[in-house]
Amino acid sequence: MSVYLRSVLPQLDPLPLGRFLSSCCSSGSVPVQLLQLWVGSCPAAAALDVDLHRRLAVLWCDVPLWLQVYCDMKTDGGGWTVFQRRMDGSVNFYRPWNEYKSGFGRASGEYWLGLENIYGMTRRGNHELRVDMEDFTKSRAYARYSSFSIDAECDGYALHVTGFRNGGANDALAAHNGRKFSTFDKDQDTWPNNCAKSFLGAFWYANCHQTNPNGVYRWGADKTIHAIGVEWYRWKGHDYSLKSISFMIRPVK
Ligand SMILES: [Ca+2]
Repeated sequence: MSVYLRSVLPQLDPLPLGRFLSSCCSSGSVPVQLLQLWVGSCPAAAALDVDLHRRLAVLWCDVPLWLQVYCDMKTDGGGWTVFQRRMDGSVNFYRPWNEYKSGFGRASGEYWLGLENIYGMTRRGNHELRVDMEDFTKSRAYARYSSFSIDAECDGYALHVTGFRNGGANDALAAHNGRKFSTFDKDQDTWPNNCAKSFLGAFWYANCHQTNPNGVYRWGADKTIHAIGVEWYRWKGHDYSLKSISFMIRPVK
């Protein structure tokens, strides 16, 4: 593994190992905890001894820090780094800001990779986004975007997503483009009330949402409480909670 790192590192910009970003929007250094993602985001991980059976890639760095991500090596040529995944309701996604900043869950199941990690992965170069989803009748759809990035924490981790291509799910992210990320304890939405509290999730809420992927895991159609489920409004409406949804990104060549 160390041989791999030595062969890859010189191809990256000079990275001052051991230095952390001391504050938001500072420049000139990359935090060590992000380096492993720079070194080993999914396309590069394909060259590693990836456990394809479990579809897991363990990304190593030459510091005692590591991070697991789920790599989709099959869909549309593979090389996708999944940063959000819901599949069985096993993980509670109603969490505060610091949890969404750093990430939670497990790469083998449901998880959120963390806003700081997503920022680190997309702050340089162009990345595309694909959102895959499935309902409880085994119907599948996706939405694809040719450009995806988020701002730094000091700018609210604002979402930038353009270049929609329809995979049957229609576009539910356009309404969220340019919006800051909100959690129940950090309201950065454009609504007088608190979207995260009202819809029991965390997202780049506007006024409030057309998708709520980090909402409450419910089993399909449920109108008991409006629009709190794991939803993609433009496909299944506001009162249908999806069986699965995942957000994944890869560099654009
Ligand atoms: Ca608000």
